[in-house]
Amino acid sequence: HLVASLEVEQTYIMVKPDGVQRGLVGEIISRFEKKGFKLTGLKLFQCPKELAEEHYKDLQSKPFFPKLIQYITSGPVVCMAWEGVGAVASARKLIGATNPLQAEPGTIRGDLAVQTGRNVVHGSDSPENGKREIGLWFKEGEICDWIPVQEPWLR
Ligand code: 3AN
Repeated sequence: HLVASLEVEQTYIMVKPDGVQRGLVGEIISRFEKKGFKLTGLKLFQCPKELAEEHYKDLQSKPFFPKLIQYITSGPVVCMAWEGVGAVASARKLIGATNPLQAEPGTIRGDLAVQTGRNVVHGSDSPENGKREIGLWFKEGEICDWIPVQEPWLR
């Protein structure tokens, strides 16, 4: 059992094509906002095959790889970079287990999905992969490292 990280981390979160098609983009973004992470990158994007293959290169030998690439490139995705203390592992908890039928209620997949091959959202599995994936999906200049203002907005 891993001790929760106290490091500020970057994680790559992506709403997959089924999440976009089903109108779940706002709901999914909302969960990370409410948790308290900071959004540093956001775009709607049609993923080319080569990028999908690079992103999932560790799964190249899996029997479901061709279907996975077909799924991820089947329509636009929403690419996000989120930053926060322990953000990588925490985001994976918010997302829930890979198989949505085994994901706990209260998690994104537990609440919103049923199929492993259509599990609505991706989250990086390590801080190293968080950096790698943000570098893969975003160009320089698309990431904003902003500092929250201290002043109250509503008075
Ligand atoms: P996670 O997305 O929870 O990190 P990984 O990294 O094991 O899970 O798998 C990456 C993606 O590959 C999953 N999100 C899912 O879309 C797909 N996938 C994983 N296992 C299977 C499987 N047995 N059948 C079909 N697709 C799968």
